[in-house]
Formats: sequence, C-alpha cells, structure tokens
Amino acid sequence: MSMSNSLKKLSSCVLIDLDGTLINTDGVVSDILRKYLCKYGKQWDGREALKIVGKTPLEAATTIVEDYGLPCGVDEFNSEFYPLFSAQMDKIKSLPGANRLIRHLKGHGVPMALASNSSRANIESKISYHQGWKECFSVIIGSDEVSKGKPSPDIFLEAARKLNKDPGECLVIEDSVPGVLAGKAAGATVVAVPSLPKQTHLYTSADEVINSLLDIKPEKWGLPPFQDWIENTLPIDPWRIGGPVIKGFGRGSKVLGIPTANLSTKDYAEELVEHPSGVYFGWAGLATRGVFKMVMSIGWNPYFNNTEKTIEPWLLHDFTEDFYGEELRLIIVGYIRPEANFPSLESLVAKIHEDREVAEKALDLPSYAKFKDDPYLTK
Ligand code: ADP
Ligand code: RBF
Ligand code: MG
Repeated sequence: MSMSNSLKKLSSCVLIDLDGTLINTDGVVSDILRKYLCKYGKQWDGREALKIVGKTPLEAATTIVEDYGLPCGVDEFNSEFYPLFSAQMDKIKSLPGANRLIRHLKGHGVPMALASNSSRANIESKISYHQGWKECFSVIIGSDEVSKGKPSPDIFLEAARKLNKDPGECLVIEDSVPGVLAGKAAGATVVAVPSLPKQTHLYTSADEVINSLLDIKPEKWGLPPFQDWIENTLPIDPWRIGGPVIKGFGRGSKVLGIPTANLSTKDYAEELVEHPSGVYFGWAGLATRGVFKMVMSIGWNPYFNNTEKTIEPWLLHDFTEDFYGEELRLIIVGYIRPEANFPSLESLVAKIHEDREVAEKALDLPSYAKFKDDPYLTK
C-alpha cells in the first residue's frame, strides 16, 4: 500500500456546504447586485464574486460596501439587500449532481449535515424550495449558531459533534477556499468543488479538487459508490441547444480529424453557465442531412487554455463538405469525464478518440438511443 493510501482516512458521514456547492446562489446574488449597484451609479463586474464566495453574510456585505465605496453603512446595505434576496430565493437552482449526490447518500443511510456560513434561518428558507432536501440532513448548522464562521473550524466541529462523529471520520464537500480551510482545520477529509473556473491552484490544502459534483467518487472515501454509471457514461437530464453553425477558433481541428461545429455562444449563454465543463455526448440534427451521433467538450479546453467557455461538438459522421450557416440542433444526454490537460497534442487526440468510442457505443443503449427521434433535432 502506498504512503498516501495508508494515510487516507475513511469517512462514515458527510458535512456539506450549501451555497455554491449544492445550489447556485451566486447566479441570483449577481443578478440582484447588478441592479442594486446601478442605484449608486456603480457597475457590478462580477470580479467581487471571487472575494465574497464562502464568506459570512456580514463579511460579504462589508466587502461589497468597501469595494464599491457605497455611501451607506453595512447595516443599511443589508436591510436593502436581504428583502431583494429573499424575494428571489425560489429562483436559486440546484447545481448539477447535487440532487443525485444527496439522494444517493441518504438512500444508503450515510449521515449528512448541512454546514453553511449562511444563517440558520436563511439555510432553511433556501432548502425549502428543493423537495426532499430537508429530510436528507439530520443536522443543519449556520454561522449564527457558532462563535466563528468559516474559515474557523467551528461550524464543522459542531456539525460532527451533533452527528456524534469524530471530525476525522467526516468528509467535507466545499466550493470555497474559506470552507476548505475550515474543513481541514476541523481535521476532516475535504473534497473541493470550486464554483468559479480556473481556481484549482487556490485549493492546495484540499484532499481532492474535482470539477463538479458529477465527478465525485464516494468510494474513494469509504462511502457507497454510485451505481448509475452505464458503460462509462453518466445519464443526465437531457438538454437541447441549437443555432446556425459559425466559424470556431479556426485551429484547424479538421486537420487533426476532429472538426467541431460551433454555435454562437450568445444564443446559449445560460446553458453554458449552468452546465459544468466536461466531455458529453448526445445526438446532433442537421435539417437537410439527418441525425448523427455526437460527442463534445464544454469548457475552456485546458490544453489550449481558452478564455471563453465554448461547446465543441464533433459529429460522428464523415461529411463530404462543410456546413457553416446550417441550423444545428443538439440533444445532450450523457456525461463522460471532466476536461483535462495533456502533455502532447497526440495524447489529447487519442483521448478524444477514446471519448468517441465510449459515445458511439453508449448511444446504442435504448435509454440514450430513444432521443434520436426527438422532433427537436430536425424540426
Ligand atoms: P472551426 O474552427 O471553424 O470550428 P473546425 O476545423 O473545427 O473549424 O471545423 C468545423 C467545421 O467543419 C464545422 O463547422 C462543419 O462545417 C465542418 N464539419 C465537417 N465534418 C464535421 C463533423 N464530422 N463534425 C463537425 N463539423 C464538421
Ligand atoms: N480540449 C482539452 O483541452 N481537453 C480535453 O479534455 C478535451 N476533450 C475533448 C473531448 C471531445 C470529445 C472533443 C470533441 C473535444 C475536446 N477538447 C478538449 C477540445 C479540443 O481541444 C478542441 O476541440 C480542439 O480544437 C480539437 O483539435
Ligand atoms: Mg470548431
């Protein structure tokens, strides 16, 4: 057994963060701040998202008031912000894989605590919009129930105590740096799921950094494995996007034998934000040509380190000509793996061919094949 393996502690329970880990609070907060700051002639540029992620409500408010030089006190800001936020709470969506994770753990009787820097009352309101969630957690702890919020370990220590567990037996799942620090300070094992892109380097103290909850492997930490993967693919709620094919990065992907038909990112900005980067597959329709199997990446293509998140769909068919300008419709039905970096172009290309084989085979399974006839693809 390797050193790291023999040192790895197995977990018997899970302490999980809420905002940015299970639900996309950030989306709603950004929308509110964008409008709210206009009132003071300021423009929300999203950069503060980095600074407020994982903070207590008071710290986050202080940061915003100071950074934007608002002519109001923190209390006044809060008294204006919270009613706006409460009115939008029902619009906060669960993050991909969140529902699946907590239902899986609950189904296997794994004790779970919700441990958040938010206030207890706010935690309760937020989860009330997600059916069945409250029942999944035997313990809920907010930062107003301990003396110090994260990065202090108090919240996790209190959650472990209430679960009757040693902190060393707990697996903490966290999106923020303060949360990861809190989990480690408590003596727990910590899996980080950064909610903001390209931040992996800040999470060095975590035991593992994953890209999204779709990538969590509970068995790595002594917890029951997921059983929903089929033939190296994970079924997802199908989503649909379409539009005319435009010019992509012009990197000559075709020369590599991997042409990817790009859509204008403006037309599906919301879907791009909602779906974690990674390699997915599904069906592609071109009105005059037919329906084809398709494998694609979503993200920043780490090998090329793009600045824009894009979707790169490769239609698994040999076309005799380009089809720029034609309407392309996609139904994405399953997930394969997170995006990765590679030491060489050859190894990237080899991996993409592996993805193609996985997708081609999986799409013959009835549960994925049935979408081939979806009218969206060709209407
Ligand atoms: P770009 O940078 O413009 O996306 P690519 O080298 O990725 O250029 O080529 C993509 C183009 O190739 C598509 O827009 C489409 O017109 C054409 N094409 C030909 N065969 C395929 C295929 N099997 N899958 C995707 N696009 C294809
Ligand atoms: N780019 C990456 O940097 N990392 C990846 O893991 C990756 N996976 C991909 C998987 C598939 C199925 C496809 C179609 C593309 C992938 N790409 C990835 C994007 C790739 O870099 C881009 O399409 C290039 O232009 C291909 O030559
Ligand atoms: Mg392309």
